Amino acid sequence: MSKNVDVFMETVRAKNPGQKEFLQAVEEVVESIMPILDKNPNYKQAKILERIVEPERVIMFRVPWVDDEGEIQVNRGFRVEFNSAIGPYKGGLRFHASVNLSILKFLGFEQTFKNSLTTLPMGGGKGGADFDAHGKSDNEIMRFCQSFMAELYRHIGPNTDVPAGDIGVGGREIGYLFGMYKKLKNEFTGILTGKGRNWGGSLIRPEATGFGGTYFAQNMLKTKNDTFEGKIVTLSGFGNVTWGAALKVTELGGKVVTISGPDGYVYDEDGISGEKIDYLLELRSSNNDIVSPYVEKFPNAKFYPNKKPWEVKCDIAMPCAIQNELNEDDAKALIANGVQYISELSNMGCTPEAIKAFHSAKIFFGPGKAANAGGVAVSGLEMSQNSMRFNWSSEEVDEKLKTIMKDIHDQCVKYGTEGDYINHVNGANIAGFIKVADSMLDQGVV
Ligand code: 2IT
Repeated sequence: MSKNVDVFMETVRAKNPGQKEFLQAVEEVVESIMPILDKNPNYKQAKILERIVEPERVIMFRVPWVDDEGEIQVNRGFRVEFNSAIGPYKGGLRFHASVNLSILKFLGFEQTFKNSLTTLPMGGGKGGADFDAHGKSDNEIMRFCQSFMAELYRHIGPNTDVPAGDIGVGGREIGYLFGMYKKLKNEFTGILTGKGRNWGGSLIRPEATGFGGTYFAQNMLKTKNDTFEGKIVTLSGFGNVTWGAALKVTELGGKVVTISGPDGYVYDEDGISGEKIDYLLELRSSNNDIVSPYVEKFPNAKFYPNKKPWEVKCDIAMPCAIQNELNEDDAKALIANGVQYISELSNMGCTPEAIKAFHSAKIFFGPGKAANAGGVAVSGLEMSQNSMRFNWSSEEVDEKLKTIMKDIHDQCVKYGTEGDYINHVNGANIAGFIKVADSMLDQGVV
């Protein structure tokens, strides 16, 4: 690590003690952009780096609600409004037991650069709550969402901050949140994305993260004159992102052989396609957060309890679950088994040591802020459609998504080419940073 990175990180560590996920995300970006800063005195003089690691605003609030037994429950809600240099704050809401300020700050920070890469005018934000939907009834989820929005509504708006879904927040939760916002404000506006089709949602939004991450991988393959045809692909997770990726990989001729949950992973040698992909939606809506029922339904598949899918031989690995789900040992196992491409669909799904291992082995690694940007990109397109009071067809949205993912890949190539290798991490960080930094320069010290 360069001395400048070290010195800067010391100050960030001192200001954000114990926020390990946030510090991890910052360090990765700072390592990539330090050479750009060293060459650009304007950035240094304007203290762009010092300002860009500080969220513009953090809102933390109480979320009280009454469960089905009449017991009062209290959760903690957050919205981190990280950076609005290039557009209204934009980013998802995560409802998961693990949610804390460090995780939401890392996600908001990542989102700032990701949204910049999409080419659309969106700033960075993230929010959520330490709410565990495990075993909750539909009514409990509704009451929780209503209480969450009863505070959040005063901080957001179609030109201020536009949340969406993330882990634990899908179409159902967005519906309850939207309903409460509309009741409180007496306004029908595009305040959230990932809405239902009948009330302002965009076609392809549910599929967008998975489709986009597959298009990103397709662009990486293309640089080596290769395609998905006949490739063995391992996915983790079984939620919305995994579902969209499985659909697109299969359509492009690849064979998806794994999915996973907190309980272990499923290996299906026959390929996870057709009705098996549809079944993922059923698994998710059960609220049980386990993947093992898959092998009861499709007995040819095998379930490996408490293990990760990265031990399975594959050509392309696509982590789709949660931060730091793929570590150095997993990376080494993948490399030993001949993996050629990684498309990171989860946010910060790979540890820094895992990424280092991929880079050393000259394996193409598409980082989350580039590879998973398709989700928020179609959210941006949903905002456009809402502003126009108009709906594009599936084909129109999908075409725009393809163009955006190619554009993101081109930016990675432009800023990340190192001899005959492309360091997509440096490329994404540098390209994402420059647009935000230049906008901050234009707007003065605010
Ligand atoms: O991590 C992400 O980019 C998302 N959860 C989607 C955010 C959005 O605003 O669609």
